[in-house]
Amino acid sequence: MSSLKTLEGDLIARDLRVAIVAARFNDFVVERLVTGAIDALVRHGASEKSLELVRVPGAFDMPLIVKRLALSKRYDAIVALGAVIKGETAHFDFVAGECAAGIARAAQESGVPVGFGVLTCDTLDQAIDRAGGKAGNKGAEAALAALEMVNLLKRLDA
Ligand code: INI
Repeated sequence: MSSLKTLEGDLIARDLRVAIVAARFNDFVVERLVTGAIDALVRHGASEKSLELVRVPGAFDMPLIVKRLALSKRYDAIVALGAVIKGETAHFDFVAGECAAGIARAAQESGVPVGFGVLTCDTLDQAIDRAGGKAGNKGAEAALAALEMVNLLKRLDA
């Protein structure tokens, strides 16, 4: 273990206001991500009253809404949840690419952490594995990453 002074965010969600933005596309998978994210936040001290769920049509549509929410000053963090599953066309690359880049921009430009829980998978089976199956729940992981980032930013500002 290094003895360097280390700054990191803890995983305490008490009193934090969090918006969860969830895509309706592939809702069978996305609902599992939503459940995982809520469960993770509540188990780390969030009150369900301080969580809000915002539905959008699909992953491509997320960045605009994430940015609007981030700039509203009503949330400490946002968790973006969706599932882009590769089909036979190049649509996948555009949807997944724009979603990821737009969400990253929204976080960087607003200063509000956004946990990125948008799956990009080759198959539905892979998506199910990552939405509470054998590869964990990426919705829960995104929620905890957002939480850690909020607390890290607070620590850097203190
Ligand atoms: N949206 C998704 O969230 N996942 C997908 O896999 C997907 N595919 O494959 O097309 C998808 N498309 C819809 C897109 O996100 C927008 O809702 C649509 O283009 C309207 O803006």
